[in-house]
Order: sequence, then structure tokens, then C-alpha cells
Amino acid sequence: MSAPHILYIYEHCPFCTKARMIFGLKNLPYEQRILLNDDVDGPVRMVGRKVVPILEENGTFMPESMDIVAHIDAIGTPVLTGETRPEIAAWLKKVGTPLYRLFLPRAAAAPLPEFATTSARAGFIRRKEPSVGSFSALLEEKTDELTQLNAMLKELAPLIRSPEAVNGELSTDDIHLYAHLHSMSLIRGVVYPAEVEAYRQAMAVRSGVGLFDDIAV
Ligand SMILES: N[C@@H](CCC(=O)N[C@@H](CS)C(=O)NCC(=O)O)C(=O)O
Repeated sequence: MSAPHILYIYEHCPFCTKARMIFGLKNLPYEQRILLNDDVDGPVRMVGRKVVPILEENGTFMPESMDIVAHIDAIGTPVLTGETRPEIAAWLKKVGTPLYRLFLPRAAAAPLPEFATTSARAGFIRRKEPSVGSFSALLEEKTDELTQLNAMLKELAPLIRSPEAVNGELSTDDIHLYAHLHSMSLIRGVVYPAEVEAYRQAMAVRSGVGLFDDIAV
């Protein structure tokens, strides 16, 4: 029998990482369908706008990553039962700006299925480059953003209570944190302190969402 859930995603999309993670954390099967980045009609037909992730369940469609996470977690015994911590939210907020600036040009260059056609890749570059400035400058090996990111990872290390769950028990903080670290894994030159590295590796296995380390630019 085919899986009762279909998830429409882009591989580079951090919100999609969040939706994918909950299936792995709960050990539930799902079918993943990767849309081309310039496929407008597909998502519009499903949810009325161009957006991913989209969850299909019994012919109905649900957007919004954290709604999908909550919906799937409610099946059987929930796993995201731990408390969240404000210091994790604060760290995620802070890291967002340098991460986004370094991540976008690398996503645009990566061999990802959502960019399998020239028009899909070109459209992404056209839409995203104005928001962060020249992609080529941000692809330099040494940038202020990379220095900032590495300093911030040193601050994250002591906040990690266990490689299995940032707060000791799985919570939505793990969903947000691993989605950030997953995006970060596309950036070459990032230095992961031991605690962060242990967490990344454990969460990759537990969530079933593999890191981009092998294709980092
Ligand atoms: N609030 C939404 C945001 C989803 C989102 O922004 N997805 C991006 C991809 S990372 C998207 O589909 N953007 C429209 C586009 O690429 O044209 C969620 O949490 O699921």
C-alpha cells in the first residue's frame, strides 16, 4: 500500500526540512515529491498560492510547515513533548541574517532537483539575488558572514543539552534548529564545535533528512 501522506517540497527549503523531519522523528512513512522551483500551477491548484511545503492527506492539502508538523505529531503518541527555551529562539533569530545571505547563492548553484531545468534555476536567482546582493561576492571563501556564523556556532555549543534533543527532550526547538543547521550544511568553511557536530549527525539520522555536507560550496 502506498504511504497515506504525500509531501511536496523543494530540497533546499528550510520549511520543507521541518515538515520532512516530523515523519522521520515519528517513524512514519511518506512519499516525497520534489516540485520544480518555477512550477506555479501545481501549488496553486493545491493550496491557492505558490508555496511549499504542502501536505496531501486523503486528497486534501495543507500548507504551513509548523501546521504540518503539529498535524503529523498528533498521530498516535506525540514526540515533540519537551519545553522550548527562549535562548534557542534568540540564537535562531540572530543567526538568520548571515545564514540567509550565505545560503541563497549556494542553493542557487547546487545540484538540486528543484533546479533541474534552466528556467527553474534562473527564476530563483532572478527573484532572490536582489534581497541579499551579489551572489558572486557572497560565494567568496572568506566573508564577514562566515566569520559571524562560526562565532555564533561557538555560542550555540553550550546551549545543546543532548545530541538527541537540544533541550534534552524533543521539542519544536529541534525542528527549527535542525532546519537551520541543514541549510548551513550547504556552506563550506563552517566550523562546527563538537557539541554541534554531534547534534547535527544524531538529528540527521533521527529525522531521516540528510545533510548537504557532500555538496557544500
Ligand atoms: N510560512 C510558510 C513559509 C513557506 C515558504 O516560504 N516557502 C518558500 C520556499 S523556502 C516558498 O515556497 N516560497 C515561494 C516561492 O519560492 O516562490 C511555512 O512555514 O511553510
